[in-house]
Amino acid sequence: PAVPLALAPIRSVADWRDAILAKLVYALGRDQRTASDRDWFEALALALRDRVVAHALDSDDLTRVAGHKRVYYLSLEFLVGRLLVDTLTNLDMTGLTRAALGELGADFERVRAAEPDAALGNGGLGRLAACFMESAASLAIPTCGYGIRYENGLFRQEIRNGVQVELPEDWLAAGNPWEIRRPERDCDIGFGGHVEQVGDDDGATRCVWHPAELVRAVAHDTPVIGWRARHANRLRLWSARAVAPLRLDAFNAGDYLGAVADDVRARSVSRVLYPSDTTPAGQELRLRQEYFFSAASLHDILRRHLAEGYDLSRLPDMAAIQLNDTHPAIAIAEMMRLLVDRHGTAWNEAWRITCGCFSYTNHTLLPEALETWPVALMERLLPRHMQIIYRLNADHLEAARAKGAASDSLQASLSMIDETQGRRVRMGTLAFVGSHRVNGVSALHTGLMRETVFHDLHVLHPDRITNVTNGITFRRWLFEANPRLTGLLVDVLGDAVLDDPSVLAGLRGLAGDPGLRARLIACRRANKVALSNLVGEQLGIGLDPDALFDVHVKRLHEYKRQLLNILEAVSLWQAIRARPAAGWVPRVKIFAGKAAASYAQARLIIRLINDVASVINNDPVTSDLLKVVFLPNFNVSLAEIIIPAADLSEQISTAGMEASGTGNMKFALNGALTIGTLDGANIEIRDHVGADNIFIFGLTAAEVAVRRLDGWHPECSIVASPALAGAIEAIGRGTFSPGEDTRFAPIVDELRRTDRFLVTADFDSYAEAQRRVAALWRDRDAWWRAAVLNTAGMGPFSSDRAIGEYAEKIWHVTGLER
Ligand code: DL6
Repeated sequence: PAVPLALAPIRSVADWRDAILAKLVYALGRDQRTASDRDWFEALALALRDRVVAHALDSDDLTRVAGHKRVYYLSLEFLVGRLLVDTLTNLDMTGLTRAALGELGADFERVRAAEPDAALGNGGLGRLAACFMESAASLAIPTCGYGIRYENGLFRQEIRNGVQVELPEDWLAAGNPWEIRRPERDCDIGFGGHVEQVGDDDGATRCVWHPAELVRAVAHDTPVIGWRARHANRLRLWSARAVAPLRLDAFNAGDYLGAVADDVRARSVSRVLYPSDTTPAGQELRLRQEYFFSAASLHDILRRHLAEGYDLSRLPDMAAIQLNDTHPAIAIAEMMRLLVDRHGTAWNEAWRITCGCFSYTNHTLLPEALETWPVALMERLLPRHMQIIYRLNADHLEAARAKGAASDSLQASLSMIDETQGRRVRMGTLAFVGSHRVNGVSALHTGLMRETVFHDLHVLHPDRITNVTNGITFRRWLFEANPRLTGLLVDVLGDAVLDDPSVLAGLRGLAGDPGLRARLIACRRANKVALSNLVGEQLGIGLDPDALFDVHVKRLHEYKRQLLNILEAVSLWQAIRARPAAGWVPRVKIFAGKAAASYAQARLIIRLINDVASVINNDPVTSDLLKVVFLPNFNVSLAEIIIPAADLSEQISTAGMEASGTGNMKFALNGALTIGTLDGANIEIRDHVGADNIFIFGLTAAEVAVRRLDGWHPECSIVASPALAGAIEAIGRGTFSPGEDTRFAPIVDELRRTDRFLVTADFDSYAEAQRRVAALWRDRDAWWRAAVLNTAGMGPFSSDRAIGEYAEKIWHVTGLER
């Protein structure tokens, strides 16, 4: 058996209470009478971890014995948030734990809040990785996630005088009870140095790389338990340190800083998530991070494969390696290096194995987010990999020529080396060429991949691109975030809804049921009261829970168009002031989101929202009808409170720019109605919830493309729209920045001159959609019918469905049978 010393079964609250208490006393050395919430959290997490580890060992054992294929999910980001309630939910131990903590004199809600968020990601991409880890465990697909154990995750955001201030976030300060150190899995990763040629094999030169520097990759495992504890997987995160952390000679000579300099340099690799890449040093650090975790993960994958007694030729049968965006794309060159240089595999066979294992998910078509690395930097940091990329590129271009793609322009567009702005390696091309499948994350996005950025590669490999629309785990985004709604759904649809998201469709027949509606309203109201209380505590702003809660929470980016929303808020405010008695629907506009520290325009939009909020919230004429709130430090835990309290979900990106979105799914699942463009997964959401139950507005992706081609003049839209002109005018003349009229000049100028994100083009259509929202809100029956139909239609957006599609179409793996 994998777990020879079976854990004592938990048969009663008393058993569980004693298990938690034993951790508090014997693992943490704390006294029950003085234990803090954090102490109780840690004791509880340790007691739970025992249970999860037992499952993980067992799942590992079964996988090995069955000779079952494994999935490896390589991601530079895992935006996990808190794990406590996730673990309790999937082990079905929440009620027991509430009672046990109660007997110990601890409060479950406070203990739950004592866990810091693991914010090892920026936004959608990282949160998707976390949802996928949970779903893979729930579907019993043997999966190991690989990433970096950043000491400081995404920064903590404070708003001071309306301005975003970034502070280091310190989630590991008090330790991390979930993780287990795995020293036997540590390995050393090289950088720099030179390459020695040692022989020739199959036309490709075999080499030995002599790195100038080694950094130790230190393994930490977090077990991930699936729904109903069916299976458990691991998330293996690497931290970096020097191979020799202390130079004792230097220390003894009194050079204390010099003695640890190597270690400080090595540790910088896993120090922060997304180091600012505005400097060459920042860019190099980012590339180091990417290679560091990719190489450590591949080392681990090959080690496991060989240790289990398989030949390397069988790797594609045993290992599916998913690249979450291009960040780990260097793994393709590393795999070739390991196979050819270290294991003596012939070049063509190595390439067969590599392409058979890898697949790549693209998450954005934004040119600035498509990674390229200067050739000179690659040559210095990863000299052998650069040679391998040249060779792969030569093979790839030769194959293209053979298929007729021989013109200079086609060869230049297909090349892994971009020669247009200095010489740079196109990581997207490397990932595409080295993968047997490449997927987009919504139907629209996948179509645009084929038509635009990957067009020429697609023509060459027409079967390679496929679509897997994103999904979200219902365990976290419904069961845990919204226990009131979950309870109601179980009452109405039965327990089956907890296991099978398609059961939600059964709500359709009840959309007009007054009893259901009354219960839904009560449930939403309670969630809105909870959010209002939080807003009151944090910002001192009183909200009316009966107002329409209109919510826009996500990363701050111009293409996500928080600016469109705040402009409309300004224009609404002006309209209410002009006619205060016109029967307005009371509305609360709620924003939250972080801007990248170096993204000046996004930071300025945060300031505008906050400055608009201070003026509007203090206007006695409008204060009962309109409030604007910016909640600082948006993270997973805050999202879990905000989303179930939303009436309206803002998904208003410029069409063609949001690859999928996943926030859109979380809101609609919880019964919020969407106001959105025909972008990303909004289109599929519309198809599933019904076009009458979503507020679509604005230009389509095709229309956006035409506007851009034809040349776009925002002045025309502004002149044609008095409401828009009035809002821009108010911002430009300093209404929200008294004494400093030029504060928002960069925003006003952008809107008037270039308007790259077509805010002015979509303004009137958006404002009109907002009036439709208000009209439907007044018709309570119609609104709640639409809300029910939203929840009813969201079954297909479960990440279980998404992972099922990856497993079938891309990884060729099934769930493990017990
Ligand atoms: O696929 C997950 C998520 C999508 O839902 C978002 O639409 C998309 O913007 C995001 N992409 C990224 C990649 N980097 N950038 N920019 O975060 O992926």
